Amino acid sequence: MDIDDNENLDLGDDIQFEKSAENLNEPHPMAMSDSSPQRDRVVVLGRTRAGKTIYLARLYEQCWKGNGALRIEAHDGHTHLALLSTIEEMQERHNWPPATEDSSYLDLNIIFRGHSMTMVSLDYPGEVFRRAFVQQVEDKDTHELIDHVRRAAALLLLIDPKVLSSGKLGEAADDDFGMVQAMRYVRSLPGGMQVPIVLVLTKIDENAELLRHHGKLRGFAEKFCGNLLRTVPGLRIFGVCAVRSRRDSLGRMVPDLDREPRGLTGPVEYCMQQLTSQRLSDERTQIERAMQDRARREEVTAAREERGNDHFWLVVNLLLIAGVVLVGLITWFVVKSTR
Ligand SMILES: Nc1nc2c(ncn2[C@@H]2O[C@H](COP(=O)(O)OP(=O)(O)OP(=O)(O)O)[C@@H](O)[C@H]2O)c(=O)[nH]1
Ligand SMILES: [Mg+2]
Repeated sequence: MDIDDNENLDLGDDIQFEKSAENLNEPHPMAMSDSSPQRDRVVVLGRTRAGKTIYLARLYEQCWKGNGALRIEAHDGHTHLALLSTIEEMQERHNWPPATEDSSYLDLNIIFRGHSMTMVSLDYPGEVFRRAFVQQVEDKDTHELIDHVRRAAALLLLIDPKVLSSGKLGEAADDDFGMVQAMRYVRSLPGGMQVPIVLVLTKIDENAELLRHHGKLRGFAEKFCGNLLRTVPGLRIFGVCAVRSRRDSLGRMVPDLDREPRGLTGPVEYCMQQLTSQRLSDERTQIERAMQDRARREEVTAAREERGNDHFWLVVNLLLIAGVVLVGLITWFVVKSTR
């Protein structure tokens, strides 16, 4: 489909599914029984060609340049240049970037409405996702990806709707079976039920007609993501176009960086909202607990002091009684001896 004929990307608002769905929170075979992992990363999950590299690079470029509610800053110049050069190369060469060959960590600082969080992200070959969650192969790369998922503070599941609805079993299995396995794993971890998870349907410029045909975002998700919706009750769904495409003079679809992305920041803003409100509620709980502890300590001290006072008066009273008895005895002796 030629996206120049398809300016209208209105596919319905971002939607949140009801939480009443069946909750498949069973222990997962990959779940390690260790304590709660330190969650410090935004994890972008997706099969090969789901759009991970382009999404991360365009998100960074837009948040770095723009002055919206969401800002992202790389911790080091190397990450900053790597992300921006992906965009620059697309612009200059009118070509999409090659498939990712090696994993690379992106150290980022994400600032949303005054709340700042240090986050790590990972760009990796989508093939590793298949090996980890569909074929369940154990090697260095799959262990690294699984550990990355284990430490997720928030997860963005990137799915190209064309692949999921293609009817090609092997490809669709990554987005269907693979995603469900990954989400069961996340939910089975200690504290995993609180991790915000969003489904991002990518390339909505090229996929607009397909999505509309299946009932926009909601209809498409209900039709093709039923297992995921059951595994993650209340899943939030966004439609995103990171880089629009256009047909060049040779009829090839090439990136068009002059046109605006669509819905790019929504998924991360949603996760940041959830994380900051969780953090505020954790802080409130901690303050309340500290106040309760203090009140309890004060009560104990007061009770101890009261008990101390009681002892004091008991001793005084005993001494008084002893004094009275003594005076009585002395008086009795004096009276008796003077008779
Ligand atoms: N029209 C359109 N095409 C896109 C968009 N994002 C990605 N694509 C297309 O999808 C292809 C794959 O995108 P990548 O970001 O490289 O995908 P990936 O998930 O990093 O893939 P691997 O590195 O193989 O894991 C690109 O070469 C583009 O053809 C988008 O927003 N709009
Ligand atoms: Mg890539």
